[in-house]
Amino acid sequence: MPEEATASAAPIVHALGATHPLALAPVTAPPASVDGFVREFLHNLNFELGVSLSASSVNDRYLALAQTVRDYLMARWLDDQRRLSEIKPKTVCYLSAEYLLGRQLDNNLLAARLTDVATEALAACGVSLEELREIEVEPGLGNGGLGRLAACFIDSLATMSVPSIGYGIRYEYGIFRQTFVDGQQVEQPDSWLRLGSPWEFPHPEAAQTISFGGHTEKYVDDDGVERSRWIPGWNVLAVPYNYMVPGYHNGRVNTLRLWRAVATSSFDLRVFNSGDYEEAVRAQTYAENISKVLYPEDSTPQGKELRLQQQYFFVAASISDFLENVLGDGVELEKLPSRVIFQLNDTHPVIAVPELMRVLLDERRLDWDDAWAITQQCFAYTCHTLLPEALEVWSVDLLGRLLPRHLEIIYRINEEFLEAVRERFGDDEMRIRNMSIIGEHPYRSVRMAYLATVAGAKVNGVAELHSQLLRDKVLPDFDEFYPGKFTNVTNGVTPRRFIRLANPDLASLITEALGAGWTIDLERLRGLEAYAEDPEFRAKFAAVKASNKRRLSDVLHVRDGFDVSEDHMLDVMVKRLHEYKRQMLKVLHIVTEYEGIASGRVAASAVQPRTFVFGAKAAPGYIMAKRIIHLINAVGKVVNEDPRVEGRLKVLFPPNYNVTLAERLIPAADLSEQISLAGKEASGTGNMKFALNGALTVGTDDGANVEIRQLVGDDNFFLFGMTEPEVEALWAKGYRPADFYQQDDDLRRAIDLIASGAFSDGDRSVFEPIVSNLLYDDRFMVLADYSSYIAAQAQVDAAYADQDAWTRSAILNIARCGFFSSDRSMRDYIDRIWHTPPVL
Ligand code: 26V
Repeated sequence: MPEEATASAAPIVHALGATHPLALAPVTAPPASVDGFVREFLHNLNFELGVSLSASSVNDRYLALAQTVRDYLMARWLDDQRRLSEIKPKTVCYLSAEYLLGRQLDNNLLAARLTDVATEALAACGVSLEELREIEVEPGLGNGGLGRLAACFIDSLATMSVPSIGYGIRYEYGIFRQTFVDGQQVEQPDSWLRLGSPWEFPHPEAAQTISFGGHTEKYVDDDGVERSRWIPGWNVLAVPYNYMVPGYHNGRVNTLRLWRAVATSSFDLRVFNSGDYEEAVRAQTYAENISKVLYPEDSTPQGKELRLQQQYFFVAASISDFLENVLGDGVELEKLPSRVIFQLNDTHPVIAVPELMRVLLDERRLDWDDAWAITQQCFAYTCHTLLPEALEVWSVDLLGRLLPRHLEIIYRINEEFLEAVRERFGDDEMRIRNMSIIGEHPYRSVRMAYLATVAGAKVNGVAELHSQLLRDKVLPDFDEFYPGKFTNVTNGVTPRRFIRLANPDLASLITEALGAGWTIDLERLRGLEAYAEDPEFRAKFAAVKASNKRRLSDVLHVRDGFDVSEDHMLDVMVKRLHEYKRQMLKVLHIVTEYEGIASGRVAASAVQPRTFVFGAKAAPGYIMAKRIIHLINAVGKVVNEDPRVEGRLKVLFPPNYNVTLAERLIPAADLSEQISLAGKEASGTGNMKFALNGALTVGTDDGANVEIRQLVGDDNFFLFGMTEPEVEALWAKGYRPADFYQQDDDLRRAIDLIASGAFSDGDRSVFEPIVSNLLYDDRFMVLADYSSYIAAQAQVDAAYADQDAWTRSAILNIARCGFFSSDRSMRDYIDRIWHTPPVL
């Protein structure tokens, strides 16, 4: 290995002050030399990939480059693992079924300060770094906000030198690739591993055996204690795949460990020899299905057996890995809470609670009370939703079949919990029924959010409003029973990926103004407030925005044949397609604008030229969401082909919105659409990314929008719509969408136009289900917020007409949103929940 990879860094105390958690991060050695990098790159190309430079494909070069970057990080990674195993600090084990990582190459180059060296070294070899960047396939191992949040958090933890391991599943197929056929979503498998996966390190020798099924037996142990024993029915192997998680410029490399399911034996040779080839591999196929594919549903749990298998598979492997490989020998289990906190990312990993109990009771022979006391200190739970249908429940039937011992344990936890509730509140049967971990209707089931709440030392929501509603509406009895257990940690996003990498020109402009420290101390963006008043700075900022629009246009041109005009307002709504997020409200606005101009009632010159951009995947089984995608495409086609609105209105819906596309879209946006029905979006994180890139928000008082508006100020935010209490009141009184339709001419014209078949070649039946949903059956009250939304959009238009004032607002948005760094979120978790200080 060349000396650059092992050169040790002198720790440099950062200028933030010693109490700042980021302040003590050691900084890596000066960048490697160009010559050294060239040698390493060619070595990898020749000796690892077996090709000469002249014969190599772009993919070969990409793989060789990735390996080179890895090699530079390797010494640090190994050293950190060794040091941490000696120091034995308290470690965060982040348990998440999803990690939406985005591309790795650029991030790892940046973290290791290798970008310039690599660019030069590759140029010396006649290779363009840009071309290699573009070939990387992002690991789409998540659905949306929850998975991306996990990726931001592990980036921040590494950057803050906090001992942590991310645990999850190495899905062979991530979130589906979306295409449109005749405007309708078609899903294709995402075979992200097809061209090789240079960032992972498989360790088949370290596989864990994970059991399922079978039955339990009672027996009396040598001490006369009655115990249970699980006799499983079948096993699979969990093979760890390790990924580096490099901190930004601090020389730290943490680990993300994703598990792959592999059969315990590849096939039955006797059956194979008898000629039944399919039967011979059946068991293997069954076992390996567990990590085959990510479930693409992002809100309504289906109660599918394979999903529960996935959940248990990865948490059982993770707990066992932590206890056996990370914790080390000779640790008294009573001390476990001082060594680990398992953070439950939503309910998906909650089966970890009875699993830890099972290990402590059945394998480590603790008695119940000791095991439970330990378990209750080792878990904390984050809830990411408010929609009742998104709260996971497992039928007792299924759970008992797949994990019989765990069901026993859950029953006992519930028994003791309800006993304590009775002691406190008396025989209030209504309350007992409401609080029971076991629900009875419509079938007997385990309520995973309740189990997590009972077991967790802390329970948090992901934005102020969400945490408040969680306490008051979703789990009020629990809040009363466990004072102090509930808390809030507002989400955040990593400024490394979402500003520094995604928006390099803005990053340079900020650094020019404020110096380099903002990337790890985002509150420093405050310093931009003064620059908002500086015409020269505003001009530079406007130039960056324009150049980001050109860059987006180039990307979309190659990708989808779309062109983005620099002098259009770029109005962007990107997020999963869900009724509660209300893409339909956006459609109604577009149709209103279109109808006004097309009918001649509104002069085209009276509206600001705008390009509306959508990005959204619908869960494959979510029919209404898919209809809405179809409608957006249909409206886009008509609008884009109508000469009456040419140069004024344009609708773009690039397919397959993902992290990579987000990184191009967000820096180019002028307007960020955050228009969920108040009380339904737990937080949102796209909203933060847009604001931090200088887009203004048009939004409801929902999720983290509330906090964004408080910080940026009403003058720099377009608020509209009902508040959460107003939503509740209207719903209680009886929401009558037809009244809104009758009373608002613009609304009626927009809906009538859709209903008329104007966007479906005259076929009125195509979008009829959408129209009747809006008029008769809409839980998310789109029509109730329509007029207020249209009014807000008029304000947007008026504001955009004054470009200089708009730019000032955009800069103020950036300046005031430093709070939304995921470093701050991590600090909150550390201070209030985990108590895991940085270890340098
Ligand atoms: C539920 C299910 C159910 C079954 C199959 C797969 C699956 C995957 C995810 C979920 C939970 C959805 C909850 C979720 O993604 N919440 C989002 O979390 C973001 C990060 O906290 C937050 O910003 C969004 O507002 C919230 O919707």
